[in-house]
Amino acid sequence: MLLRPKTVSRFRPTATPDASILAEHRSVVREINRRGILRGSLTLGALPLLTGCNVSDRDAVQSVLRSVSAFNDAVQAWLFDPNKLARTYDASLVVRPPRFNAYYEIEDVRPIDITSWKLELSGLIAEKAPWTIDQLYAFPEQEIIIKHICVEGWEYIGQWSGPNLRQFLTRVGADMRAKYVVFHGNDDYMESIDMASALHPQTILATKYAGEPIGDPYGYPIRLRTAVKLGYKNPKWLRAIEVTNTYSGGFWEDQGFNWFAGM
Ligand SMILES: Nc1nc2c(c(=O)[nH]1)N[C@H]1C(S)=C(S)[C@@H](COP(=O)(O)O)O[C@H]1N2
Ligand SMILES: [Mo]
Repeated sequence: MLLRPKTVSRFRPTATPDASILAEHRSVVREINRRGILRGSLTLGALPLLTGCNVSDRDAVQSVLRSVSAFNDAVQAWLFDPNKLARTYDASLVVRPPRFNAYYEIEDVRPIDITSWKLELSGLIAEKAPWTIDQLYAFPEQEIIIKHICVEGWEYIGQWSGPNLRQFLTRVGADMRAKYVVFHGNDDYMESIDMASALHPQTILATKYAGEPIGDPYGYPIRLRTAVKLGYKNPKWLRAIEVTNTYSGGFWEDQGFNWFAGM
């Protein structure tokens, strides 16, 4: 989707609203509604009130929806409490195996060749030497039993363990004042999170699920697992981590989803 900022005249006669405008921006609309930013839900009738603009103008509607979503990011970042712990669960509730999701089907998962695999580090990190899986397994492990929530409308409780991300970033000399941590998956999935969430005590680089190495579909050999973000902000099959001040969005944000996606 292309974002073209455009000035809109308020004095044009309002054309008949076209329902396909909202349908085209389904994911952003869903996110705005889910977050409860508006009282009630975002409907075609509410759009002119919200925007003061001609709802038949597709570009205008799109830029307004985007700015509501961006505003949402700023408010969420401001409301986010880096010390507040998310709810954890009893081990008896852990679902085995986890529930699979990716932007493609489980049959299309391409297993990683662990003999050549390394975790690359780049950006504002002092020690950029890549890490092997054995080095990562030797790192102190933290376990979290947390709920995974996917915006597609399902959730499950999972038991994840691996290096705490704050401890890992400290070990490699990452600049903790940087704004973003970016994760690249072996499947070309990319997601970035804010530094405060990266440093949250319940954010880990998970190598294990329910005490066993994570299975191929769920992100072997290592993935991000954080209690403070929605499912899509938990990239799997990591191949690289980057610390940066440059905003780089992510796979689902490019489809219109909210970037902060925190809880
Ligand atoms: N590399 C990669 N990571 C990804 C995805 C993906 O397609 N590729 N999908 C995301 C989405 S939308 C969800 S809900 C979770 C699903 O993780 P699970 O299969 O372990 O439940 O992974 C996230 N991380
Ligand atoms: Mo998801």
